[in-house]
Amino acid sequence: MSMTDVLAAADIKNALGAFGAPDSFNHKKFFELCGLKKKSPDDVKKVFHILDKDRSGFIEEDELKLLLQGFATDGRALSDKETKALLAAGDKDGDGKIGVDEFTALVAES
Ligand SMILES: [Ca+2]
Repeated sequence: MSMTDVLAAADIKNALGAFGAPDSFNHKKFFELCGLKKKSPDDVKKVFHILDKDRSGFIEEDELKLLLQGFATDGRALSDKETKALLAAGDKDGDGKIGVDEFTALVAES
């Protein structure tokens, strides 16, 4: 399973290009631009499992930092500030990581 099995490569490229500047990342716009917001819950779960690189069942802070590289290998790493903001937006139960339900809610809210 790779990201382009779920999302169009052109949409991913467009979404990554929109947030090339440091500290410009906005997850709501990103999930919309890359096409994920329009996808079914099953597809959003597939994307979650791609981003959960160590298959722990959660997206931890180190995986969040490299979220964009999960979409395309040339994606930039998020800054610490962007990573913390994204974690705060998604981590509803405050355990410091994002579970599959939290991720699908984060995408749906965007
Ligand atoms: Ca993980």
